[in-house]
Amino acid sequence: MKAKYIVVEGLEGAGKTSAIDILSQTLSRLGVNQLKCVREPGGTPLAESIRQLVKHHQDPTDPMTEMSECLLMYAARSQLVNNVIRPQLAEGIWVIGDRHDLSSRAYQGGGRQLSGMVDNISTLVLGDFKPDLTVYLDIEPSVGLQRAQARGQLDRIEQESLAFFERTRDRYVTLVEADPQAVFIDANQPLKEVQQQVIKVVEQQFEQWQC
Ligand code: Z5A
Repeated sequence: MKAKYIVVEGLEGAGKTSAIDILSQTLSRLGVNQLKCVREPGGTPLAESIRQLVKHHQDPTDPMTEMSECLLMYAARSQLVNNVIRPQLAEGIWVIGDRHDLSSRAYQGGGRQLSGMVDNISTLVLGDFKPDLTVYLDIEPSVGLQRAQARGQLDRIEQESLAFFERTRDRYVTLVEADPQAVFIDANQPLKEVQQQVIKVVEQQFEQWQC
């Protein structure tokens, strides 16, 4: 079987970290022993520098414009896809991504209301490159924000309004419903239930890939 690219998506606090752990364990139980996990923005030295910028840039004399934020997300993605993900897949190594293009479409497209621009940049940067499977963890924005707040200081994007995260979530849901390679999981449930669903989704998808 060719190596696959699987992405976990969702608002902050949706439980992506634990979903990725369970996903890795399930794949390894199914016999996938070459596996790499990456995160966006980030995953290469240059992309990690961009991550620092988009999460922590705070300068009232030079605030980050919405367009710059969007372009930086795609600059980081271009580094990661071309220097890490494509080469790993070509070598037969499976890749699990903590976020990918759907994040830009939801946060910058929905939250920032830049969907026309995002569509164009996405086509330019990624062409027809896309994940083999996206697992979307859906959570009430207020619950996700409470979980993020419980962890400590909020970063630049986490400080956005509830309305921003509601627009982001609405866009996520619309995009996931339209994508046959994306699966919706209700992450408002207890962690154990969410993990069981992740396992089920991966096992079913793996069976289909084997056919
Ligand atoms: N961003 C963007 O705008 N555009 C883009 O294109 C990309 C990203 C790629 C990345 O920050 C930020 O960049 C993010 C989107 C934006 N910003 N915001 N806001 P990040 O990578 O640092 O943040 P994150 O991806 O949102 O990670 P996170 O906050 O750590 O979320 P998570 O990984 O989904 O959460 P978690 O660590 O798994 O869980 C959080 C806590 O909740 C933890 O204590 C868990 O034990 C608990 N938890 C998880 N699930 C449950 C359930 N089911 N019940 C109870 N408690 C739970």
